[in-house]
Amino acid sequence: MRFTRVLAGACLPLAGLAGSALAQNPGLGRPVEWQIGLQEAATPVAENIHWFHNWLLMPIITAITLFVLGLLVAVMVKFNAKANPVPSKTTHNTFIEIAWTVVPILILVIIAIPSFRLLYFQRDIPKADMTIKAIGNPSWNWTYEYPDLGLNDDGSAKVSFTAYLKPKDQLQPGEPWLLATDVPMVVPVNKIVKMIITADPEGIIHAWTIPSFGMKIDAIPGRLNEDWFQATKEGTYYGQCSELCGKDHAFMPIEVHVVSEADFNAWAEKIKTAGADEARTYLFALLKAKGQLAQQ
Ligand SMILES: [Cu+2]
Repeated sequence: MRFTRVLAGACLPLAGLAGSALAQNPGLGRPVEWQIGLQEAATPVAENIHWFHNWLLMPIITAITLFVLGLLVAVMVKFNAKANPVPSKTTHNTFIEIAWTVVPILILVIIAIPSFRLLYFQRDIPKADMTIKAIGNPSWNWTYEYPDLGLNDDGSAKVSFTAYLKPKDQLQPGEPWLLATDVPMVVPVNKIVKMIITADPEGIIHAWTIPSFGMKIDAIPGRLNEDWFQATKEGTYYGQCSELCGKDHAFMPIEVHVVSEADFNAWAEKIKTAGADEARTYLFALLKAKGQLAQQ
């Protein structure tokens, strides 16, 4: 099962090169069974996080663990009561004490430099192509506002909709339960999207998360948090509220569709006139016609 999935994952890009329109790589935007690594990166921030985890932290952790294991084995073999009946009375060794203080400091400095670089990359929000506001509601769902698509006289966004968990009996083939929503957030590919994240002032703290985007940020009542992403691969991306918020914490998923600019504009025109449900149906029909929809 796992092998076929790996094989499918390996073959999909090749098939894409051959020009056939296929659904996205199964590991992109959603978890897969028996997964042990991170979800495939779809933004520059996520790619940097993966590099930091896979090629810096993991080798260092592995080396330290093997070193400590080697020391423990050496102690057990060389210094047990049989092998070493008369133990040394040594209590201090200046060289070793300096070494075990300085070496961990150096390791932390080696980790800190790229870590801070990555933090600044995440936190310095580049000039955004569009802004979306996500509001975590106390009734366990997310409201999305698109201020760039027009404002009402009172300053509120004309395009504003609330995404609810899609009930199990309404799921289409390929749609994951507890991750799919009735209406998705939609963004254009390769555009820098600034997210303003907050929670209902009467409500509780939630967190807006898409693992493939490398994004996880708290939604706090009465406070605006901001973050950004630049999704470089078209597809469907799922996330969940990641702050333990109450009884329906597990039932307020996040679904984002990254589509071509033309498809986004078509969706935006539709949602302005016909509402979120109609716009979703319209967009999914567009994507399905091109073979770009993993579900339905
Ligand atoms: Cu929540």
